[in-house]
Amino acid sequence: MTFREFAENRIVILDGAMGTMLEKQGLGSRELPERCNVTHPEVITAIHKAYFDAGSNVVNTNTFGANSLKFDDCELCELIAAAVANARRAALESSRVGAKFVSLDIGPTGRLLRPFGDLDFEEAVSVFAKTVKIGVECGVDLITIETMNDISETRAALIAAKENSTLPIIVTNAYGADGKLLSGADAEVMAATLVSMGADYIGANCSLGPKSLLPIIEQLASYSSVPVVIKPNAGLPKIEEGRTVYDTTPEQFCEDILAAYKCGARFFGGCCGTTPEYIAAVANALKGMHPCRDLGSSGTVITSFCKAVSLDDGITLIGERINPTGKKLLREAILSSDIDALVRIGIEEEELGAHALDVNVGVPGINEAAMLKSTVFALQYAVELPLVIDSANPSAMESALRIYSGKALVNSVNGKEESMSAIFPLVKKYGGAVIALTLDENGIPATSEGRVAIAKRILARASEFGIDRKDIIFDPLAMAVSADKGSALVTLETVEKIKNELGCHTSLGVSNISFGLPMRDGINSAFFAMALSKGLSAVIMNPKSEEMMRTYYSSRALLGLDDNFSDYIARAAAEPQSGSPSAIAPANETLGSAIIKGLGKEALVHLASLLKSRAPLDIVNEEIIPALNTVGKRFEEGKIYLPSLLLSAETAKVAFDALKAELSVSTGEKSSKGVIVIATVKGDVHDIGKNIVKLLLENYGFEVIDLGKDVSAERIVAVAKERCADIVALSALMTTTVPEMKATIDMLRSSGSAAKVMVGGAVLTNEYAAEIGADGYAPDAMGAVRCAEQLMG
Ligand code: THG
Repeated sequence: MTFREFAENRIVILDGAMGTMLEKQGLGSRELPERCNVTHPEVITAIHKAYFDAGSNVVNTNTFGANSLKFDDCELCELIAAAVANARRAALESSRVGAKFVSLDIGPTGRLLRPFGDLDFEEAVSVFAKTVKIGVECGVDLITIETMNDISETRAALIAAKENSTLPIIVTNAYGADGKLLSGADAEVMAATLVSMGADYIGANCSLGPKSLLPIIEQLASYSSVPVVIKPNAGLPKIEEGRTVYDTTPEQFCEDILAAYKCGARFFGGCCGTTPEYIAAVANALKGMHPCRDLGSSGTVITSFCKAVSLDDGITLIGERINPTGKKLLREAILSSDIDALVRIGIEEEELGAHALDVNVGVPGINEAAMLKSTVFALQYAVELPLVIDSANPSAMESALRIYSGKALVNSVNGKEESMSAIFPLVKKYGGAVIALTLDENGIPATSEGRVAIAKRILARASEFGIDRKDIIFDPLAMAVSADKGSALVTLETVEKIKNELGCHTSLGVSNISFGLPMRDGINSAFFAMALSKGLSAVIMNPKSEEMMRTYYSSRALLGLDDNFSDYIARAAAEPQSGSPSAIAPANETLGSAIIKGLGKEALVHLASLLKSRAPLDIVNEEIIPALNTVGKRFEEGKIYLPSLLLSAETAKVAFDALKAELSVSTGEKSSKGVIVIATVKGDVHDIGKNIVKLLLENYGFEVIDLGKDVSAERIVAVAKERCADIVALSALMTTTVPEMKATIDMLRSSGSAAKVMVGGAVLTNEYAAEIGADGYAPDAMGAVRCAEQLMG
């Protein structure tokens, strides 16, 4: 029986922690756990067997960090082959009757992807591809991608898995206490993105204890049309007598798992701190049970890296302005690859109230694939809105979709076979919803019946590619009414028929309707309102047009979509008094606002003009630092996510670096806020968190000496003394290495160093930090900056 057949409509028991079990055997903290597959195969086999005996239907190979960034090709093959063999042997040795499957376990690379780190997306795909190929060759039954806390890295792994195998794939992410991944995606975003890309099972692992994961499971189960997986930690870690223990007992764990079952989860296992005892309790409690809830659906949803936008409720405004049509300056910006200019337009559209952004960089003579990819790459973290990728060139479309961090809206496909056979496979592979134009080889039908007939053919063809009809949004084509006085009516009629006869969503590029006429806003707005009355779902429009925005707010109120008219009234309050400058247009740009928006080039322009009249130190204190404080505060309030914080911090650094020379001339001293020695402690090879903290500390003006990962206490103490560090910052991501953190602090203190110590890492808490003698605890990157500032007095 294949795993897919086994898992169909069934409760599946996964395994528990590997690291915790290795630690119990005294292995894993001095030696890379993956090497134990070769050095201690009998230990690894016994752990897998204990899980199979406890009732696991699936065990994960001991390959969490088995990738080509950590091992050379030869050793990688050897370790993965040994890992699969160990799991297979355990399945044979376990006498428990029942299905036993072996899954290739894939964890994060341990490095940050661009733009936050230096790992290129394609490099990440190749790293994962190597592991997948070896695992598939060794005969695993399925693949598990787990513990990823970045949507982009998750996508890279999923693409690699799909490009190199046809095996079923489980994808589980590590969510934080705020219900989000480190880079900002919530469960709704992940469900829409992963299901659309073809993950077979999705869920949450690691993160928190089972109880804290319940709200995430609840969301996943309601948005996901594939089975949901929960693999939590055994609660939160704490130190008892120098050892890491977790606060949830097997009985409590099991009780919470049953609650997750009632929320709709179908696959159950454990992560850090769980043992065969936990899995046995879960397997017993769920024996003979069937899934208690139908699969969910995300509806018609598109997402950015952090935000889901549903077309099922309300009217979706798609900003049209990133489009060179009729804009000479924009065409020139595209020809000179001035991506900042395009990003700036997107930010402005977001501020003006767009819900998604159309991105069109089609200028004759450019390399559209390269340009569209770079634009989407830069734009996707500069705004929080989902992108609508607008190109007639399938290879440009693919280059952008591949790196897009979310579920995009593909603009567009049409009824020509050539278009459908080029675009539908891309939508299927990379995920996405797609705008389908109702035209075909014979052009645009003159009647609504003709356009609806094309729409039906498009739906049928899409379903042959495995694309759900909810993900197709029809565009019944608005054309210049000045050229044909009946054309607007035909388009409106088509909107109505597609909604009523096919039950599908529709979208229109309304600005087309007024080409060739004066007072275009008037025509566009009237047409928009008429189309809304026929049931239009989305509109590609100019958010800078006050008339269009008014029509939007008025129509929502009239269509009963605005409870108590609250949005309409809020808009009215924000409208400019006649004669006064527009209050809706974005405020004048400053160095501070450029930093807040993350626009490097613009920051330098403002900086140059500020330098004519102000002292460098004043610019730092009155512009750069307040801007950083603003973004820092927004981050802490949960209003923006890590990618935006890092973008702003990078921009501040660009300005700061440009000022540095001037500063040392004018103040005669170095401008650093303090010297920080940072390291991940001995035995811990994870440095993502540390790298983010380092980046942010530097950008906030500290001098940071980064000793890397797996650094001995001796080395940390030596460098701290040699460089007269003000602060030593220590990171530990694994529970097994927290004792090493304490040892490092003890050694630093007895060395007579006056450096303050701050600590951070996934498994640490404030209490924990105090217990091991740290002076400060950093819950996240911004917290590290705050903590360092506080320690410096
Ligand atoms: N359907 C779908 N996609 C589309 C269209 C559509 N993408 C492109 C286009 N049509 C929608 N976008 C625009 C963008 C700009 C204009 C019209 C449609 C436009 N620009 C002004 C001009 O050309 O004069 C310039 C306005 C300005 O300065 O902002 O009119 O129909 N699926």
